Amino acid sequence: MNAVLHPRQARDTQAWQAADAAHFLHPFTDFHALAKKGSRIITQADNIYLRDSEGQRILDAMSGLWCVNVGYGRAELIDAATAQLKQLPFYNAFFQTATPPAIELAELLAEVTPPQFQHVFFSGSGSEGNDTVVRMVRRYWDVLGQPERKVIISRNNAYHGSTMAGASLGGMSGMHAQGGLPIPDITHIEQPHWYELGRPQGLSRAEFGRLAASWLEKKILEVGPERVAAFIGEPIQGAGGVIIPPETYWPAVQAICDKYGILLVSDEVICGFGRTGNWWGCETLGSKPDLMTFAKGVTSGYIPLGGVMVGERVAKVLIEQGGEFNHGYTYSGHPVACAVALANIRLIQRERLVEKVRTETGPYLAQQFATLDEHPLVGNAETCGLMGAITLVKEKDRGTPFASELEVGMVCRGHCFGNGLIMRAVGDRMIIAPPLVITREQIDEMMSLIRRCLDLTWADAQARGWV
Ligand code: PXG
Repeated sequence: MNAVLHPRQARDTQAWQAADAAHFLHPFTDFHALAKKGSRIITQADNIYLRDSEGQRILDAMSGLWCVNVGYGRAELIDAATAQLKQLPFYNAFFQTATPPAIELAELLAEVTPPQFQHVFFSGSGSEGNDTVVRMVRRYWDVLGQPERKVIISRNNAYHGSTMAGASLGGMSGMHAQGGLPIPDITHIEQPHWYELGRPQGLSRAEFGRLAASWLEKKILEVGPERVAAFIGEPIQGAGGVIIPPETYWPAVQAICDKYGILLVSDEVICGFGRTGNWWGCETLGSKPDLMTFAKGVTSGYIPLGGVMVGERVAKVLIEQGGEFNHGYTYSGHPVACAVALANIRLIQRERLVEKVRTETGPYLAQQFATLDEHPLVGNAETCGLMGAITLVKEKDRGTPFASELEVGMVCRGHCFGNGLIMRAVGDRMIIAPPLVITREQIDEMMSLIRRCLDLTWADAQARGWV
């Protein structure tokens, strides 16, 4: 009886792993290697803690995958989904119809985004949101009679998703190498990574920020300003390793976009909904975008939803002169997803989570991260709001990196797994983005786990003669 009602509880870890290996192709995964090793099976979660099929409790310092901002198990979101599923589980928004949750969410997003945003186009994910950006930006210039403006400039080591357009906008060489990407008329400049690119040249953060922005102007002139449609960037690169640009960077980028009249797109899929201590990363980093992509935190990951906030400069042209925009997804404005997003945003407002990150937990995390600077393995440790990165180095004083084949980041990540902490490794950069509901006490708990894992990694590095 129980097996029929709860078939998911009927298997042990090995049985789950065997079935997983037999049928499930995981994203961004070496299928063969994982099948040999076996997946870790996560079975439940509450607040900021996960539990796996072996019963181990794990502090989730990555918010699922940068998304569970309000923490796991929130009744408000669950109830909103249940009620909407009962009332109207699906209807589309294609043929001159709409559903109340989608309308209400559009209205609420206009309220919580910067004032230039009054309209939204919904998608099912961040990747689809960025596909929408490419089509919308090019359509905008077409309607204005400048169809030659097609080129979108992005950055190396950016992540904008995994669809053809998303992966093309992204600057991940490993993704471009598979499938003939990028698609035409997408080009990249170098990223504003001070620690890796500015510091070795002896540049201050401020000087390097201006230099990195000047690469945009150089690229615009190289392509020809009359051919450039838009520039896209994450306020802080997330998947690329929490690359926090110098304060001078985004204002200078904004000035360059203004000078040439090109559209500025802020990919807020990770930085949006409070992650940096403001509702939007562009508010923290200082730009005024024409378009903003969002996903993840809009529903705290409880259900898939994404979209593009469309600034009035673009919206006005598309609405007044554009005619039919031949683009959309079955799940654009999915009522259940929108109902969950409404409950999620209201919860963020009611619990003042954005203010909490800005004034309380963000500064506290920054203070704690500063103490990591003393660790022999740490080249630098930095945060913005509730995002943080720790660069592991071989020689602390000179910032000399480890040989990449040693995979010291993976060694550290292994210790995190073993000690009940989820912290990601991007090369030798260890990164965190915990749920916005994390308390000071929980930050202390996370920091002591991080220190323990750094110590264990240091001991390994010494034992293996790496340092
Ligand atoms: N833009 C940004 C900035 C993202 O971080 C996407 C777009 C695509 O969103 P979807 O919903 O289509 O996945 C993302 C997604 C990682 C990692 O390794 C990051 C993401 C996805 C998967 C892995 O940090 N971000």
